[in-house]
Amino acid sequence: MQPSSQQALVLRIDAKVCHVEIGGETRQLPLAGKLFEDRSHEKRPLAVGDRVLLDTTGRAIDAVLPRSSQLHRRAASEGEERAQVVAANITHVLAVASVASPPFQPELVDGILAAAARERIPASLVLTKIDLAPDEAKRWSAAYAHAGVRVLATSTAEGHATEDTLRELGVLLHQNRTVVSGLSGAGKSSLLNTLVPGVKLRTGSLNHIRQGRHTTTHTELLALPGGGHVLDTPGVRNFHLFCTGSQELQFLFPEISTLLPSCEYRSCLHADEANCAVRSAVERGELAASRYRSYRTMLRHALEAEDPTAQPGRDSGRGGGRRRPRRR
Ligand SMILES: Nc1nc2c(ncn2[C@@H]2O[C@H](COP(=O)(O)OP(=O)(O)OP(=O)(O)O)[C@@H](O)[C@H]2O)c(=O)[nH]1
Ligand SMILES: [Mg+2]
Ligand SMILES: [Zn+2]
Repeated sequence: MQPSSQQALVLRIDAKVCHVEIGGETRQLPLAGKLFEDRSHEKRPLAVGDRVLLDTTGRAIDAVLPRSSQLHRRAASEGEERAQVVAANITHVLAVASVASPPFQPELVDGILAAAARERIPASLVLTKIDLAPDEAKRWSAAYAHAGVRVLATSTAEGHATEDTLRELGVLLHQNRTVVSGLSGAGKSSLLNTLVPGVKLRTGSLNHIRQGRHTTTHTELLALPGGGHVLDTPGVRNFHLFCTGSQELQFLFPEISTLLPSCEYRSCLHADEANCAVRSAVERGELAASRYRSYRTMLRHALEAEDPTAQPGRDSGRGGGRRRPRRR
């Protein structure tokens, strides 16, 4: 007889089956209806990286165990907001972005970094394809280092491989369960092919990318021979935060939150308030304009979600009563 409540690790989820690892073996299990009864705010009932309990037959998933962490984003769905859990039980997030081909997209990177910060998961930025645009790489490295983000500038192109940063990244991967996320064509799978011995993930051609097609179509959890796990994911076009309040946002941008005590208003949202230290820092070039733009876009979405009747274009929906100047 099968022992009850065997534990398994979710490696990959297809439309109807889920690939799990159990006692060193991989098994494919059906995605049973019972799983869909709970977690109603989530688009799917389980995510790659989840630990699950199997039923007594060992042929179906009975329950999902509580997660130690999750990286999630707002699912592109109609009506009520839903969360798409990109990865579960992870200890590190890598926002992967190419400096050219496709061009660097700050809002996407900032969305991933903010989502990780919200869950208190350490995150780093990996710049890829620096062989194609070294100056862009320097510019973005400086902007993010200034924002307190660990940046690894890499190239995996033949003859241009950045040995030192690739080695540094390899060490990080061995120490963690890492999820890589970024735009399609950024070079996520190429990076893992270089870093993980024996792995041969499919990588895309530039034509493929220009047509807006993804090469990686499923999230997949890979065990690294020297320890650690990494999750390769399909490319994303955007990374909108799920249910994040307007007051919470500034704390997801460390370089913004440190300036808050210098703003005149305690409840300053750093939009159009008078004597805002954040806006002044942007004007003086001390805070990256692109980071501030990302913050403002997220703030607009958050305020719209909090007050759907607010007029479009009105950036800040703060109540007048909450605007209390500090005592100086
Ligand atoms: N020049 C250059 N090209 C690179 C580098 N890294 C990746 N590429 C190319 O970029 C293209 C896309 O790489 P992929 O690894 O498939 O990108 P991906 O992020 O996994 O894409 P999706 O799976 O669609 O999300 C491929 O043609 C790679 O050869 C690099 O460092 N330099
Ligand atoms: Mg890929
Ligand atoms: Zn302010």
